[in-house]
Amino acid sequence: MNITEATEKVKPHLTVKRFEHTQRVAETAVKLAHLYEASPKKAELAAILHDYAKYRSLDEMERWIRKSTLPKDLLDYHHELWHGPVGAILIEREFGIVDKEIQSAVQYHTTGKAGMSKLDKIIFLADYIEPGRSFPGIDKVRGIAEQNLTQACWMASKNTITYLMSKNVTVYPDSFHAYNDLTRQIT
Ligand code: DGI
Ligand code: FE
Ligand code: FE
Ligand code: FE
Repeated sequence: MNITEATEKVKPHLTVKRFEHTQRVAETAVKLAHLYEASPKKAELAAILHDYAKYRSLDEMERWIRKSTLPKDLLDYHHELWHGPVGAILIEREFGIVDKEIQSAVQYHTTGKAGMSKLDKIIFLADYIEPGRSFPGIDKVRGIAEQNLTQACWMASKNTITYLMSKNVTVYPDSFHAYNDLTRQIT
C-alpha cells in the first residue's frame, strides 16, 4: 500500500483535527527518518496509519482484543490504550498490511515497550512532538529529538508517565518497560 492510498483509506475514519494531527505526525516522522537513517517511506506509512483505530467503538475494540492475540490485560487499563494495538490488527485485516515493523510501530505508539526498534521510536516520538502538540517541556524534547532519538524518546516517556501519575491514573506496564529500557540505553 502506498502513502496516497493509505491516506485516502484512513481519512474517512478520522475527524478533521485527528487527520491533521496524523499528517503532522507523518511530516515529523519523515524528518526523523532522514535524521536517523531509517526508511522515510516506512515511517510515513506507519505515521499515516498510527491512529487508524482511534474512533472505533469501545465495543468493537474490546471484541478485537478478546478474539486476537493482543494482550488481554489491555482491558484492565484505560480504553485510550486500545487504539494502537487494535489498529495494528485492523491494518492487516482491512488493508492487508503484514509488515511487522509497521504493525509494531502502530501497536506501541501510545505506550512504547522494551526493545523498541528505530521505527517504533520514530513513531512514538513523532506522535509526541508533532508541531500541533503543546505539553509542558515539549520544546526541550523537540531540541533533543534533533540530536539523539533514544534520549528524546526517554524524555517523552518520562514526561508521559509523570503526567499520568500526577493525575492519579494507572499506567500500562509497557509504558514502564519502555522507560526502564530507554533509561538503560542512555546511561
Ligand atoms: O492518540 P493520540 O492522542 O495522538 O496520542 P497517544 O496514542 O499517544 O495517547 C492517547 C492517550 O493515552 C493520551 O491522552 C495519553 C493516554 N495514555 C498514554 N499512556 C497511558 C495513557 N493513559 C493511561 N490511563 N495509562 C497509560 O499508561
Ligand atoms: Fe494514538
Ligand atoms: Fe503518543
Ligand atoms: Fe497520534
